[in-house]
This record gives sequence, structure tokens and C-alpha cells, in this order.
Amino acid sequence: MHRNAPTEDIDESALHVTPPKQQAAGVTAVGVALGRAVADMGVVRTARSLARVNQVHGFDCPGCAWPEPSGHRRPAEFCENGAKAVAEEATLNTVGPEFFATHSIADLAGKTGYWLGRQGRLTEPMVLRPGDTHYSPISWSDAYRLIAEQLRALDSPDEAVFYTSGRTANETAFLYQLLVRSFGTNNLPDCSNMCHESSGAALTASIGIGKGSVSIDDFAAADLILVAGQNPGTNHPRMLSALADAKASGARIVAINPLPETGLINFRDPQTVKGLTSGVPIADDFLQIRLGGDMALFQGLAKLLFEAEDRAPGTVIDRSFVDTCTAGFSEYEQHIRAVDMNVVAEATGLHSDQLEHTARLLAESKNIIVCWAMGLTQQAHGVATIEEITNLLLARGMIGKPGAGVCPVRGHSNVQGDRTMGIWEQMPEAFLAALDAEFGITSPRKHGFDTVAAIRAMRDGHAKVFFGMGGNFVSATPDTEVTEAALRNCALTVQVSTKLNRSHVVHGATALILPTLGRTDLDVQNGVKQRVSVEDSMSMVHLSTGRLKPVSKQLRSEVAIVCELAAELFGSQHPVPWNDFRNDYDLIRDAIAKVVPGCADYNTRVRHRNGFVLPHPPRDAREFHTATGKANFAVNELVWTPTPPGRLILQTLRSHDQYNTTVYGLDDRYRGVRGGRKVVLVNADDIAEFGFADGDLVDVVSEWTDGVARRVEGFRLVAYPTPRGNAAAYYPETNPLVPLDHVAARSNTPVSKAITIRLERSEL
Ligand SMILES: Nc1nc2c(c(=O)[nH]1)N[C@H]1C(S)=C(S)[C@@H](COP(=O)(O)OP(=O)(O)OC[C@H]3O[C@@H](n4cnc5c(=O)[nH]c(N)nc54)[C@H](O)[C@@H]3O)O[C@H]1N2
Ligand SMILES: Nc1nc2c(c(=O)[nH]1)N[C@H]1C(S)=C(S)[C@@H](COP(=O)(O)OP(=O)(O)OC[C@H]3O[C@@H](n4cnc5c(=O)[nH]c(N)nc54)[C@H](O)[C@@H]3O)O[C@H]1N2
Ligand SMILES: [Mo]
Repeated sequence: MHRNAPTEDIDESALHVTPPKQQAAGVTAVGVALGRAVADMGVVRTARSLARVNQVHGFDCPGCAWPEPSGHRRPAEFCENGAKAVAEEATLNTVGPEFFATHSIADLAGKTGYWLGRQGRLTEPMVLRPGDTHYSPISWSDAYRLIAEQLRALDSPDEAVFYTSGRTANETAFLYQLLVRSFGTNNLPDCSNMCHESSGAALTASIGIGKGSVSIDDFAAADLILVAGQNPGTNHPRMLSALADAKASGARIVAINPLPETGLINFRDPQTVKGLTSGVPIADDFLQIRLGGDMALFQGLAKLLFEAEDRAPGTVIDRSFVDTCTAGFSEYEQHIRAVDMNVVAEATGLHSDQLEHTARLLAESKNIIVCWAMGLTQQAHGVATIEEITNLLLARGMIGKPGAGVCPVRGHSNVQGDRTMGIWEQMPEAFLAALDAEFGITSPRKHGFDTVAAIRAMRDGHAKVFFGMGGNFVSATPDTEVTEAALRNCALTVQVSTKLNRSHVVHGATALILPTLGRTDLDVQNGVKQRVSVEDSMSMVHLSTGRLKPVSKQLRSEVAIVCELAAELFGSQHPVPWNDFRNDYDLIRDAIAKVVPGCADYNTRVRHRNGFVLPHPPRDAREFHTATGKANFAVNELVWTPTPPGRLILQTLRSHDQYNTTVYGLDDRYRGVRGGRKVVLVNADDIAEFGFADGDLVDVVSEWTDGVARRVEGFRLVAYPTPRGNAAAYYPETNPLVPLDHVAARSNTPVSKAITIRLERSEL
């Protein structure tokens, strides 16, 4: 059924640009949200779904991982972009066998991701066998048999790769990693490898746990909140309500970003009547930093703090915290005191007044929270940058007390939970030992492939089966040409998906699409309604219950798919009770309680009104489970991202009308870009210096040490208030420019926010 699925693809010549918006959210946001929802799923489904988002007995919004407030929940605890995420999933448009009979793979491969995704929900398992030009239907049992045969035919379990995207619920994630480890590999790359891996690496080294230390209530108690490398107005809109509340109770907010992102500059809270008409400027201060300059910024600020301490000893550095709870302070102090403020000025592009003003705020505030997202993690020195943030907070004693701490703001709604449940190519020994003891299996100990390593392995023929539990691997990963070739090199690619995407049309010799239930869908197993659970960005675990009638009887839950595949792969003698798990998700939660740290009594506690919070030793007790038993100061040599002559440094980011590789529409409303996506935002003075004009069509060519000129063609230049030497363009259209080997030190995260480019006049 196609109610409003587009037949035409994007026409980039229809693109038009207006000046960036001064205000975010408000009436327009509510209108856009409801309009999209009604168009995609009709009035009844809209009412039934949007009223249930993030409510105690409802479903967890499939949008972002921002937590729900613990006390009073507003009747509509969602945002414009959450509504779009729900509408995208709950759409009544469908893509079934007739669709695939009409559209060949070659035809579909010529479409944009926008067109593919907007066609609707997948309804039946489909197969593409060697030589086929079209997908055709396959039964679930034949599909499982095909996968099991191909897996058993491998020379080693390490020739298979099992990817996870962060929407997968805890129950699925736990069983999926159990299947993969029972099969005999740790090849469990996930979207987190491209996302907050740098945060996990830094925080684990510094404070002994890779998760944020604040809860939503801490926002109200903070008097200074730094938001660095994050665009919450688009990607975590409900965070703006928390920031507005914090501001109302006296907090000062500092935005650190190369772009003046509208949501941070002025926000109209659509959750309040007043906010529908009048806005508040969220950020008190805006530090318009150069791309990749944050490590310099935080080292420079630390130096200014030491100088303030010299002027008024005992007032800035929290000596008693430093002495009792931390290690490595004197080395850190020595290193920071030697930082050259001229380098800081050059790296950040910030004026010394701005630095001194911010340092004063940091010195004088009693409770400080620092939030960050992809602007910091997807940098070559992202891990070190986040360590510098932690250093600074440790020096001020700002961890493990109310109103203060580190706040990496996660992306996918359950990306943090998936990691807790064991989706990681390098889970610690204690977890594997507990898993083995519970199930009588022997998990492999050799670390598996992360995302970048998995691409290399497929490219080089070392991995031959790709299994995707959600996500859109081909479009989300870097170096599109290399990645597409890697996937095409596989014997089998399997995608468990809700919607059509490019990973279905760039495939291995044999390919399968397994259609699954989403967060909003009713899940009944064995005659009983099932619920799943998720963990938000602040370690709160709670239930999620879908209620909408699935668009097809053929859809299976992710849990069912994992269990049924495992039963086929391992046979009936396997020690894991796969059938029982499929029939009753409570049994999965009982197993989680026995294996996963902090999850004791999971079934009971997850049914509490707001769920339960997982332990976080630094937050709870100022305990630090690191090698030194203390919080560690890190010493990092200062690096930054200079712009080579005649070049620009490009960041790839999200528009207001997309969810990662899912493009909802073509309106990046706040930035004033509408009707198309092939734009590159460049400072007007750089455009002039390069001899171009605003609106010119250019090819963007990236430069990397391997000498390969990666190129995307026909992008429109848009004069935009980004710092000189910096540029911005949308992901995933510009992923072909990100070199596979350009990764962050220690997290192996692709550097999607600092690509050296040059512009060439387009021949198009
Ligand atoms: N509606 C919607 N919601 C989403 C998503 C979505 O696509 N759509 N994606 C989800 C996911 S998986 C994630 S990870 C999050 C992503 O949330 P964000 O991290 O907010 O996403 P990006 O669009 O990548 O924006 C990066 C921001 O960092 C800034 N930035 C870039 N480089 C630097 C730098 O060097 N220094 C500083 N200080 N700033 C920099 C950019 O200007 C931009 O404002 O959102 C989640 N929520
Ligand atoms: N250049 C560049 N690249 C980036 C980034 C960037 O900023 N710049 N950001 C990176 C980040 S932060 C992330 S998290 C990754 C995202 O990488 P992914 O998580 O792989 O990508 P998504 O676009 O979120 O995946 C969308 C697809 O997931 C499927 N899906 C949706 N809901 C469900 C569900 O409930 N179950 C199942 N099984 N499938 C579902 C749909 O078929 C949909 O097409 O991309 C990364 N790539
Ligand atoms: Mo992400």
C-alpha cells in the first residue's frame, strides 16, 4: 500500500537557501511534527502512538537516548524529531513482494536513501540469489536454513561479522551476542564504534566506567553547563527543555561549536504554552570554535584555572578531592602549565577575552556539567579531548556530586544498553566468564572486529558473511566506495530491518532481508504481549511496550529472529533454551540478571514506575575502578587541526530532517536549507578567496595520506557563518570523502568531523 510514498526522487535543482533561523521549536515544530505524522500514519495511529511516546506504560521513543524526566512527565514527552521518528516507523506505507517484483536491484541502486526509506515498511522476508536481478519472497524457515548453511560452511566463525545498530532492545542484544559467542566469534561491530566509542575509551581510562555520571535531576542543580560539539535543537530536542529548566533555576550555559546552532541560541519550548510563542536564548555564551580545536580549548582553560588558583590559593583546585580520589595530578599540572596560549588561540580561533571569561565561570561555579556529542568524538584526537574535559572536572572536584559531572549525550535510543548487554568486540573477561557459567558455552576470548576492522576484513576476503541487526551499514560507514566493494565481496549479506535502505541494494552474492517489528509495534509471542527494555544516556533502564498493529503478519520480533536462527544453527541439543526465550521475554531478563553486572532482580526492578538506574561507581560513591583505583589525570600532548593552504576542514553532520541515514525530508529548517541536501556550507570570505560565488556548483575532493582523491560531485556552495577554514556538509552524502583509515587514536572511530578537502568547479 502506498499512501504518500514519493515516486519522484530528490531534485537537487529545487534546492533553495534562506538565512539561518533565529529560533528553534515553538509552534512550527509542533505543526511540522503533527503534519508528518498524520501524513504517514493517519489520524488514529498518530493519536495512538504519539500519546504513548516516553510515557510510563508506553514505548521508548525510537529517536534519541535523552532520558525521560523521573518525576512529572508532560502529556507529550516527545519532540518534533521524535514525532518524525515515530511516523517514519509507524507509517502505513509498505514495501512488499509486488514492490520488489517491479523494481530491480539496478533500479533501486540508482535511488537515494531518502527515496528508498520513504517507500514504507518491509513486510516479508526476501531473498536475492546469485544472478538474480530482483528480490523474491522466501519463507522464514528457508531463510534461517540458508543463513545457517552459509555460517556452517565458513572455515572459521571469525569469517562472519555481526553488526548491531543502537535501536535494538536489551533483550535482543543480550540474545544476539549470546548467539554470536555460542557460534564462536567476538565479531560484534556496532554503530557505537562510529559514535561515542571515543567517550567510552576516555572515560574508562579516566574514571573507570565508560558512561556519563549525571542524571537528569543534576541539570536543575548545576550552575554552569557546557555543551560542546553537539546540536541538541535537532538531535536531542528534549534536552533543550532540561537546559531551559536549568537556566530558569540560575544555570549559565555555554555553547562550544563552530556553528551557531539555532536550538542553542534561542529555544521556544513546545512543551509549555509560553514557549509556543516566546523563546529564551539558551546559550549565555557562544564560543565559535574551529573544528578540532577543543583539546586546545580545554587545556587552555585548565591553564587559566591554575593561574586563578595561584592568585587565590585553595579556591579553584579541589585539593581534598584531588588528594584522596585521583592519580597523576602533578604530572597533569606540570604539563598544563607549559601550554602555549598562542597555540590555544590559533587552534580554537577564540579571543583571549572569551577564554578568560569562560575560565572565570569554571573557577567560580559550584556545580559544573559538561555535555558533548559527535563534534568531539569523531575527531582524530577525540579520546584525548574528552580526557581533557574529565581532567578539568576532576581538578575542580566535579564528579560524584549533585549537579556536576560528565555527560556524553548518546545517539541511538538504546546504544548504551546494547553495550551493557555485551554488544562489543572486546567485552571484559568477567562478562564472558559469567556468560559461560550461566549457559555452559565457551565464549571465544580473542577480540573481534570493530566497524572499521570489519570493513577491512570483508574487503580483503577475511570475512564472508555479514549480518546486520538493524542499521544501514553501507551508508553509515566511511569510504563508501571501499565499503560497498567490501559488502559486494561477501558470500552472504543479511539485514534485519524495518525499512528499505541502501544496505539492501549493495549486497553479497546472496542477500536476505528479514523484516522486523519496531519499537512502536505490538509484540505477541505465544499468545502473550511482550515488552522489551532499554537503557538511556543516563543509565536508566526501563520497559518499552509497542501497541500499534504491525503492518504485516509476516513481521517477526528481533528476539524471535535471533532465537529461531539460533535453533536452526545449533540444533535442539544446544544448552541455551532458545525456544523458551522466544516465548517469554521475562526468562531472558532472568538470564540478564544473572550475567550482566548491576542487573540483579531485573524483572522486578524494570517494572518500577520509572525503571531503575544502573550502578555508576564514580557517580554513586566517588569510587574509581581503574588500574590505579583512583580517577586518573591524563597527560596529552596538544594536537589540533590546522587548515592547509587552499584547503578546508570539513565536518559531516545531520540536517534537521533526518535520522542518521534515514532522511525524513528535505528541510534543514533551522539552517535555512530546503528542497535538497547536496550543499557545502563555507564561510563567505573563503568562498570569495577561492574565486567562487555563493550558490556555485562544486565538486568536493578529500585529501588523505594515501593519495587517493575521494570525490563527490555537484554540491552547492552555501555562504554560512562557519569559522574561516572550516566547512560543513550532510552525512551520509559525503561519507565517500571519509578515508577508512582516518580514525581516532584509541577508539578507531572514523574521523567524520575533520576531513581535509579542496573545492573544484563542478562540470555538472
Ligand atoms: N533527529 C535526529 N536525532 C538524532 C540523530 C539524527 O540523525 N536525527 N542521530 C542520533 C545519533 S546516532 C547521534 S550520535 C546524535 C548526534 O548528535 P550530534 O552530535 O548533535 O550530531 P551532529 O549532527 O553530528 O552534530 C555535531 C555537532 O557538533 C558540532 N561540531 C562539529 N565538529 C566540532 C568540533 O570540532 N568542535 C566542536 N565544539 N563542535 C563541533 C557541529 O557543528 C554540530 O553542531 O543524535 C541522535 N539523535
Ligand atoms: N560521515 C558520517 N558518518 C556517520 C556519522 C556522522 O556524523 N558522519 N555518524 C555515525 C553515527 S553517530 C552513527 S550512530 C551511525 C549510525 O549507523 P546505523 O545505526 O547503522 O544507521 P541508521 O541510519 O540509524 O539505521 C537506519 C536503518 O535501521 C533500520 N531500523 C530502524 N529501526 C529498526 C528497528 O527497530 N529494528 C531493526 N532491526 N532495524 C531498524 C531501518 O531499516 C533503517 O533503514 O552512523 C555513523 N556514520
Ligand atoms: Mo550515533
